[in-house]
This record gives sequence, C-alpha cells and structure tokens, in this order.
Amino acid sequence: MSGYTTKDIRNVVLLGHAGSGKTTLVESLLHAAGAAQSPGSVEKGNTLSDDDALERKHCHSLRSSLISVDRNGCHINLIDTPGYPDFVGHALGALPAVETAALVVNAQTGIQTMTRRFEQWTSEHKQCRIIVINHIDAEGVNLEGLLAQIRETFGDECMAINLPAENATKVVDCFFTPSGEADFWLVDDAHTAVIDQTVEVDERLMEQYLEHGKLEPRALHDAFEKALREGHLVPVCFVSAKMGTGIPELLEVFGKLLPNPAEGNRPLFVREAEDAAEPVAIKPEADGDILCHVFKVMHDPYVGKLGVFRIHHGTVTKNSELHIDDNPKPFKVGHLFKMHGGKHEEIDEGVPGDLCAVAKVGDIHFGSVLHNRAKDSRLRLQLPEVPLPLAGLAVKPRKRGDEQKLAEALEKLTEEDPGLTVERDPDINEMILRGQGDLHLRTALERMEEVYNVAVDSKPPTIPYRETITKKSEGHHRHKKQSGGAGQFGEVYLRIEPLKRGMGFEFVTKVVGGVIPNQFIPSVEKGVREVYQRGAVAGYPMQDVRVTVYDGKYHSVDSNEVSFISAGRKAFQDAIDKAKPIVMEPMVNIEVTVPHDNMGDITGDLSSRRGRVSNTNVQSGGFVTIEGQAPLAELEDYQSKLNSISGGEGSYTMQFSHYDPMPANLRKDLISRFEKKEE
Ligand SMILES: Nc1nc2c(ncn2[C@@H]2O[C@H](COP(=O)(O)OP(=O)(O)O)[C@@H](O)[C@H]2O)c(=O)[nH]1
Ligand SMILES: [Mg+2]
Repeated sequence: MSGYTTKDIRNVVLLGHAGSGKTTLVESLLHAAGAAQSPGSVEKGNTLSDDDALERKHCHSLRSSLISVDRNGCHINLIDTPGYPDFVGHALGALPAVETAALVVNAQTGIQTMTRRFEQWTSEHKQCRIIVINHIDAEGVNLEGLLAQIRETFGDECMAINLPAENATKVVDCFFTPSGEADFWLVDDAHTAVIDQTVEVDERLMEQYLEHGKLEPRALHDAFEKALREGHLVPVCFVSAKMGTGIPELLEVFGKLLPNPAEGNRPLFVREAEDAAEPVAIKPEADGDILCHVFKVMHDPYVGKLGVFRIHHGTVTKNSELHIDDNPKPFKVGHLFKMHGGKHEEIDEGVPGDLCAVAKVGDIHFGSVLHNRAKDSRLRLQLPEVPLPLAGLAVKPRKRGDEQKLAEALEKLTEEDPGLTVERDPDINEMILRGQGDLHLRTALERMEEVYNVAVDSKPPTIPYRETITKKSEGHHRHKKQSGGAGQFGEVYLRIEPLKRGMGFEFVTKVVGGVIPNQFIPSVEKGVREVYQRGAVAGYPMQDVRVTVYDGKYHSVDSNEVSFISAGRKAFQDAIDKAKPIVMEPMVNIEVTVPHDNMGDITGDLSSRRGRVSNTNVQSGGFVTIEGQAPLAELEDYQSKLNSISGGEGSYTMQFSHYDPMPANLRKDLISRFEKKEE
C-alpha cells in the first residue's frame, strides 16, 4: 500500500459541533475514493470511525479516530473527532498531528458553540483552516445567508472556492475551472475574489497578475499555501455528506490545495533548557534522526495499548529503536501499524508527516516525544491546553476486591483522554474522577462497566471544606485512668492561635523544667494532629493554626504514650471550642459564555448560587462572557442548568480561587450533620 512520500500526504482533522456530520463525511469521502463498498451510517452503527461499542450504542463519536484515504496519488489522513464539549480533549489532542483543520458547519443549525471554539483554537495555534458547509441537501436551508454569517463571524478571509448549484444537488468549481451557474452569486466573481486574496501574499505574483489580468491556478499554488499558513485565506466548500454532493470535489481540494507536511506551519517543538525553552523548527526530512510525538493512546482488546504518533522527522521502520522522552532505555518498534478506525494494518515503514502506531509500549502516554538519540531527550512539543477538568465524581468498586481492576480501568481511561484526570484524596480516602462535565463522567462510568467490566459506585465528591479558628485561646486536659493493673496519666496545657491563610500547621514546644518529658512531646503532637486532620466541628481537615504546648504534668510510673496522645487530643479540642471555630468553603472563578439574550438569566442564577459577577465582555457572533466567583458547593449541577438556560449554546470554565468562611446558617447544617454522624 505504501509507495507515497511526504509530499503526497495530507493530514486533516475534522472539527465541529456534534451533529455537524463529521463521521458521515468520513464515510462519504471513503466511498468517493473507492475505499468503502457503501458508506456506513451513524444510525446503523456501521461507520469506520465510530468503531467503539459505546459510540455505536449512542450514535455519536466519543473519541478521535484515524482513517486514511488514497486518491490520485495522495494519501489523506483524516482524524474524526467528537463534537461535544465534554470530549474536547480528544479533539484538541489531535491538532499538533495535522497541518489542516476542517471546520464542519451544519447548514441546518448554522455556526454552533463548539465550531466557534474550535475556530478560535485553530487560528490561535496557526493551523491552516478550511470550512466545510455540510447538510446542504436539508429542507429550507439558507446557504447564501450562512456564508455571509460565516464571513461575519470568522472574517472575510473565508472565501467560497465552490458554490452550490441546481438547488444544492451539485456544486460548481470557482477555483480551478470556473464555469456554470451557481444557486447564488456569480461564479466568476467568486473566482476573482479568491485569486485577488491569494496574490496579496506574494508581490511578484501580484505584479504578474496586474500585468496579464489572469493567472493559471498552478502558478498560484505556493501563494495559496502561504495564504493558508498565514490565515489570509480560509477556503469554504459546500457538501452533503449524506447525498454525496460535493464530495469528489472536496477530495480534489484536499489533494490539490491543502498543504502537505512540508507546506504547513511548523509544529511548536521546544528544547527545554536551564533558564528558558528555545523553539526548534523541525522540517519533515526522510533522512536522519527520528522525531515523533504521540497524539493518541488507545486500548485495543486484541493488541493492547496502542500509541498513535505523528512522524515529524526521519523514517520509522520495524527495526527503529526509539526513546520515550528522557528515558535512556529505548524500545524496539517491532511492528508498525497504520490505523483504520478500530482496525490496524501492519506496514514496513513510516515516512515523515505520516500518522502511524506502535503496540504494547507500556510507558507511552499522550504527548510523549519519541526519538532515536539521547541528545533529543529534552525536546518537547507544546500541546494545546485542555480545559482543567473540574466536574467530579467520587468512585469506588461495587464489589470488594475489585480495587485493582478499578485502578487499572481508571488508568486506561485517563491515558486515552487528556481531558480526564483521577485524584486521590487521602484526607477522606476517596478516588475522584474529574472531567469536563456531566456527560463526560457518565460516559467514563459506562465505559468502566461495559468495556472494562468493573461495577462502580459513584457519588458527588465530598466538597473539600476546611476548618479553622478565628481567635486565640487556651486548652487543658488531664488524662487519668486507674483500672486494675498499670494506670494511665498525662496532663497537657496548650495555647492556640490562628495563622495567616496558607501558613498551614505549626507545633511549638515551650515546656520548661521537663514537666512533660521530651520523650512524650511527640505523643502530644500526635494527638493534636489527629484532631487537626479529622476536624473538630464539622469533620473536615483544619488549616492555619499554631499550637504551643507550654505546661503539663507526668507520673513516673503511669505516664505512657497513649496517655499523652489522649491528653494532647482533648486539650486541643478544648482550646478549639473556645477559639470561635469556623468552616471554610472553596471558592472558584467562573467564566460563562452564552448568547447575549441569556445574560440576565445567567447573572440572576449566579447570584441565587451565592455567586457574584465581576465583569462581562461582549464576544463576536452575539455572545457574551460573564466572569465572576461562586462557592464550588453551589455549582454541582451547573452544566445542566446552563444547558437549560442557553438551549445548549452556553459553556463555562471554572478554576479554584481561595477559601472563604461559610455563612453561619449553612455552617450550622454541616455541623449538625457531623454531630449526628458522630452519635
Ligand atoms: N440531511 C443530511 N443529514 C446528514 C448529513 N450529514 C450527516 N447527516 C446526519 O446528521 C447526523 C449527525 O451526523 P454525524 O456524522 O454523526 O455528525 P458528527 O457528530 O459531526 O460526527 C446523522 O443523523 C447523520 O445521518 C447531510 O449532509 N445531510
Ligand atoms: Mg461523529
């Protein structure tokens, strides 16, 4: 199958809101290129990219999927991605592996939130872009209006290079050989507009153009690539993935106009150095050292863990020995694969620019750099930032003894998805799975049960409240027991005082004259720390307290460690009771983006959640961003509320800010719940 070289490769990631038709488009492209017998359908669950059992069950993509099409000597690698914001990690992860992002817009629904976000990300990351307007066959769509809206939202660089014709049952070319009549606009005008835009990036070409008034499309190639790289031109194409309209034309555009790996913007590699990281430009040359990066990890039931990578430099063969990041011990590639949805095919070699995979390499993870010389051990690729996962679920195995199985399943899940993390909270002995939102977490649970066969119990994670004191006080306890044999005796006097936020715990000894012998001081501290970690009023860890032990008494026969642990614990508790203890709650900074019309509802809802708004910013396309702060405890169901207010158009991010004292009435609730539990 091979036989192609770097210049024949096109790498394209399909991005767009869920339902825009990306998965259907892949099927349709494969069919038009003669690869698939008949195109699969998302509803029937027989597409190549939605190959996973859960994707078929839910009829939408949950992970990125790599498929290639060979056509007219071009090898096109397509990465299909999920469009739901919850699975954005999979989509963002694929960006550094490709030259071009194809933004798929559903003509029926217009530009939607995720498409807007993807457009922002890809233009920020200097990715060549193309816009594919899909669903042009649907009833009552206004394609002319949509094109105008796209230009208004994403800029006038978005220019049609073909146009719908004969009531959107055909498309006519406006670039290579403009002729025929379109449903709207004049083909010649569209042609001139694209040529004018293209020559603007090349002065010499511009002069030729002005002189002759005409240029061959072939003469335009280099300028066209430059315009794509600079974001000076974003071609727009029309298709119906379902009917096949515009699909052969789109394949032609991919092959003839999109950049090959040598023509795209260079990936952002940096060499880590002592003081600052220096950028390194990598040209895709076949000879010389090997440099790759892993953009996807997947667990296949037959071959195990697969690391899918992009070759940036050199040629990878079965005999290549590659290091992972700064690991001094290389692994041997052994078997090299091309992925085709869930299937893989063994190949002999991978050329620069191509996307390949290796199996059974334990240490490979998302973002790993693979290379063949120690000198490159400090090379890193700058990865797109995936939003910090804040939605959480505390998980534990339903069956005792499944702990190991659960840990393994969680590891696989987080390896596959850069938007998912696992935290262990030792304070409360909880395992917390964090993701982008409710759907994300539910899907992860489902995958654990159905794919990894671990039954899991889950509940909202305990909010990490903290306790502290607000004034100085003193505490005392005399521990004395006389029951039969040896007695127990220990007496402790201590002072406590609040410390500044973030100072933590301090334990000071000011005992004079050995009234508490040195050997028992650690026992006193142990007792104090027990209370500090477990909490004194509501059952949450304390913070920012200094404890000074200054007096006490011991007994030469009856005193022992246990006595002083107990005396320390109770003296500290006694002091806390007199020090006006409070409960503190985590506050987060929240940023909500919604259509302008929803602004009032969002700010109203935030203040009903004890939040406050600090700023609002108008965004393009009729959106606003509202910034503010709110208690984490009030935001548990925020995603679903936001969805219902904004009809699914809204999105939000949040980040931990600081701890604030809880209002007295809410604190009382927490405390009484704790007291009931203690009884
Ligand atoms: N009418 C029409 N429906 C389409 C077209 N492309 C996709 N669909 C349908 O739109 C839905 C979403 O398609 P899918 O490929 O899963 O979208 P994705 O979420 O972007 O991958 C499915 O029901 C498809 O059958 C199209 O060009 N025309
Ligand atoms: Mg899909």
